[in-house]
Amino acid sequence: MRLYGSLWRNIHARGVPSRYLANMAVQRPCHVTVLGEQYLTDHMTNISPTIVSKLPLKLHTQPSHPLSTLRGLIESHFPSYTHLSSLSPLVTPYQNFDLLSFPKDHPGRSVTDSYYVNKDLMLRTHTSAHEVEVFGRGETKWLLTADVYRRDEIDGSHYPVFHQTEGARIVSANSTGMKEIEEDNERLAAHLEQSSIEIEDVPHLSPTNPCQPAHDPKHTELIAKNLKLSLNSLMLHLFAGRVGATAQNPLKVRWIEATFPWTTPSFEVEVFFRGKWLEILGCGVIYQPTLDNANVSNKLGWAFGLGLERIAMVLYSIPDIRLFWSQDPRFLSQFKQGEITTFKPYSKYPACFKDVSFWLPEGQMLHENDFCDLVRDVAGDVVEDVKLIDDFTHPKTNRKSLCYRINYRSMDRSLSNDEANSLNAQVVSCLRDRFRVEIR
Ligand code: FA5
Ligand code: MG
Repeated sequence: MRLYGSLWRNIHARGVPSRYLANMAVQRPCHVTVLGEQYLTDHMTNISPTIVSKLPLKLHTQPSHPLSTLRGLIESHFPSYTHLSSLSPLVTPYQNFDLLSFPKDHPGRSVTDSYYVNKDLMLRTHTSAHEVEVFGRGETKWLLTADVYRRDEIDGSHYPVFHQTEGARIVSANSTGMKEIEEDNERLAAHLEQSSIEIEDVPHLSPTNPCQPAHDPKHTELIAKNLKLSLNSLMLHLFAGRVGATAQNPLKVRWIEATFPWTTPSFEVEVFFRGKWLEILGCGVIYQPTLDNANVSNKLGWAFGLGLERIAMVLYSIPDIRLFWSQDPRFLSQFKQGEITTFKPYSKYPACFKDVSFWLPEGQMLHENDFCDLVRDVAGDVVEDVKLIDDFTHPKTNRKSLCYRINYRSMDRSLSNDEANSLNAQVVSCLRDRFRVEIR
């Protein structure tokens, strides 16, 4: 990781909006190497060494890994679908956003939220980035599992890489297609009627979750119903045996209206598990221009995108999202392909809190994701969480001061105070170099 230090320092944060602090380093390397290929850098380049090191790992394909077992479990529920899991994480912003009708000013496009190799190439932020491509290949029923990348805060449930499974089904927009959906709806409804599942639903269509102009509302109702039945049945498959759902204590699933640029109506699904509502997925009836982009204008259908870590954390009782990346045999040896077992924590090592307090140059802000990426580059998975504990503007000078509290705690061993001090000193020095802040 250190090998990339100077490279990182030079390329980072070039494309941040002017109100955010930009990297002050003068020289930028011309190239960055990603998955063995060299790419030209530019003002958008912000991919970090930590992220580059994660790209080849593909946890969802590693035998016995909890994410791989979960993928298998989902795939086994959709046996007649094509199963994909090896598409490159490098996509164009056009694939990730434009083909899905994201507005030009959508915040997800910004360098503070997404990782860019350069202005023309980025890491997918969701598996939906492949929808048009896969429909364009002629696939009509498919699942795609992949690693996705988002710049984010640091805590036990956020990591800049996570995994999603995209699922989609399209049928001909005519009576034959609708008959196929109707028959499937009858079959699924009969299956769900016999099971212990309690569903809190919302209408398939509503003024705030409308039918698309290009669609017949009756067709949309059938498609939305098929989407909901298919996913309720998947929830049952994933959770029911494990929460001991019975007539007295059924599995609870809640549907909520949502908004995505490439679906309408749109929904999110939450599952009640061990006393909490857990957001599992987003989904909806595919926006017709998306299907037009894939040259399948004569079809209509649904798509969903489901987060694997969130589900795996509850199914396996894995308390910290960093553990999925652990190479420690005490973690990896606990799992067998195809089996969901409760994770037995090995001893929790002591936390070591260090505060980093600094003045920003006048009129400037530092984006929290920039701070967190810097901390990850220095300390890797030894950092458990980062919290902003003070944000102060001097009443006379108008200068802003921030204080972050970093919790250093290894998952695998006890960290000495000297090691934590040394890591923190590197964070401080890096912060000064990159952003020209004044340490307090
Ligand atoms: C999406 O990513 C959409 N692509 C989903 C979709 C697909 C909608 C197809 C419509 C049609 P969202 O950002 O809500 O939506 O993420 C989907 C799921 O990924 C979430 O429900 C959650 O389970 C998981 N997820 C999102 N962010 C994170 C994160 N930072 N860490 C772990 N899991 C996450
Ligand atoms: Mg969501």
